[in-house]
Amino acid sequence: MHFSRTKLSAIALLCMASPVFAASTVKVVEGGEAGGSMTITLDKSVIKAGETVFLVHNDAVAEEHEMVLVKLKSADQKIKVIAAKHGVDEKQLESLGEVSDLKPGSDGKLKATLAPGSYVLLCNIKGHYEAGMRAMLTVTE
Ligand SMILES: [Cu+2]
Repeated sequence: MHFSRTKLSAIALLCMASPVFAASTVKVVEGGEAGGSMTITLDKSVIKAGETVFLVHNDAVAEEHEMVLVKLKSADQKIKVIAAKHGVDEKQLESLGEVSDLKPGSDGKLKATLAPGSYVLLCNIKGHYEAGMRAMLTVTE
């Protein structure tokens, strides 16, 4: 194919407008009320490494939630629950940030640059992790 000079510069402009390494977006929905089972679901469980935006929605009617992004040492790393606290020990975990105090019906956002590996998204409000608020995310090269 043969391009005129004008067409070539138009193509160059298009390339600059759409970066090669576009950020991944992961939509996270949290739900569940006190005393019942609770959920944290992702619209995708495998993404490419790089800049990532987590759009978090708390779908609960009356319960506050949060989302903590944790990088695991390996896919099978066990996360210890402190029985007395009904939560995980965040000091033992590598956190890459969080969306905290997410009111029922509200939205939050977290940006992070992710290296390849295994991650878990969890809510560490008392009892919520045990009620089911954890989801795995795999990041590939
Ligand atoms: Cu929660």
